[in-house]
Amino acid sequence: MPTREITRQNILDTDIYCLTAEKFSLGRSNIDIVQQMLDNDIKLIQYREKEKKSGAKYEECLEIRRMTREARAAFIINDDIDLAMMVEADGVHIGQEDFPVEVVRKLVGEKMAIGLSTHSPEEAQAAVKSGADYIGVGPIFKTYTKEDVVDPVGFEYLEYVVGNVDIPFVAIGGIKEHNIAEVTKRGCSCVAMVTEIVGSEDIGGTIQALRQAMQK
Ligand code: 3NM
Repeated sequence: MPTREITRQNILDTDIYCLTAEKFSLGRSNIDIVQQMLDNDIKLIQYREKEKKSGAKYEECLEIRRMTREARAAFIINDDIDLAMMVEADGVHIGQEDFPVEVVRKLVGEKMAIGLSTHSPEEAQAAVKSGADYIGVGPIFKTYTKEDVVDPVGFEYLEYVVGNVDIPFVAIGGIKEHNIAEVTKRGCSCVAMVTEIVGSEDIGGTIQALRQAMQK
């Protein structure tokens, strides 16, 4: 199988961007869930875990780093810049209320990708100026997964990004098998999901169904 080197530029060159959340994983561990994702050819994993202490997160991320390396999948860590550096993640994902991208860049160096959540055209333009490698675009639909999330931005903002933003982007928020085609047919090729995948009894079957729906 041909493999690619994961870089800041190509980190979003894949179809499904999976995020962890043990709270929604039906009693299964993050490690178990990530293994199932990788077994189903997922090439991009974000570790997002709001409920654990740093030491436990470090141990999990070390293991996920080993697993993603073996599977040649990219590994991004949400929020924790120090943790991303400690386990040599491929990227770190931050929000509008976190440290400025320019400052994070000084810490993480030139190799690590920086992703930034955005919710409006103004935030997208600012993200590009700041040197972010990619942006999250969302929430597209109503989501109960993220606390303090803004109201859904709908398709208008997604269409703005498709037409006007030159850096890679990923749609997120409330995306499910029944609505994913609405996202991909608007020109968004990389789609991020939490509960649709980690909350599935049959992760492989769900990923397969999502991939089929994305082709519609
Ligand atoms: N970020 P689900 S929405 C982590 O809009 C996250 O920036 C969002 O979870 C944003 O796929 C979100 O379960 C949660 O709806 C997405």
